[in-house]
Amino acid sequence: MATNRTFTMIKPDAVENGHIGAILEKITAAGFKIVAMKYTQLSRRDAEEFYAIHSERPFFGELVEFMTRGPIVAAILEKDNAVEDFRALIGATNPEEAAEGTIRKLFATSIGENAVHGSDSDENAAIEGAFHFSGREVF
Ligand code: FUP
Repeated sequence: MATNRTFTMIKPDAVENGHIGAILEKITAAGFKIVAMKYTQLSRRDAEEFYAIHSERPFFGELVEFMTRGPIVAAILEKDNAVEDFRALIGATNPEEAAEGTIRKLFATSIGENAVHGSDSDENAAIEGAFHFSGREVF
């Protein structure tokens, strides 16, 4: 995957609260092109693998429960400087610390249920995108 791509999920809390449309609008208005997208639900195994880096953290069990409790929107996004610019658009992990106007400030409820995921590096963007999409699903 090229380095001008990032991977995102609209998480179960934001889906439950009816924010899919508003979040996609923020993403496209910020200049990101959607090159892959699906509405899906993570299995326990998917969530444990996706968040394996956090497996020793105290919040891991809750994180897996949360991420599997309902559907998500997964997408690959393209833009110059995609990873960094998308992290800026979503804001800090904890919505209380997120800047005004960011997606997490607007739509997240807590540090655990924070509305969206954004890859933290080009390498992880490629790994996470490939986790969710085959080559035929990326345009
Ligand atoms: P981020 O890169 O901003 O998504 O944040 P992290 O990779 O550090 O964390 C991934 C997810 O773990 C967060 F989205 C929510 C969960 N988490 C907690 O529930 N509590 C914490 O203290 C940190 C992260």
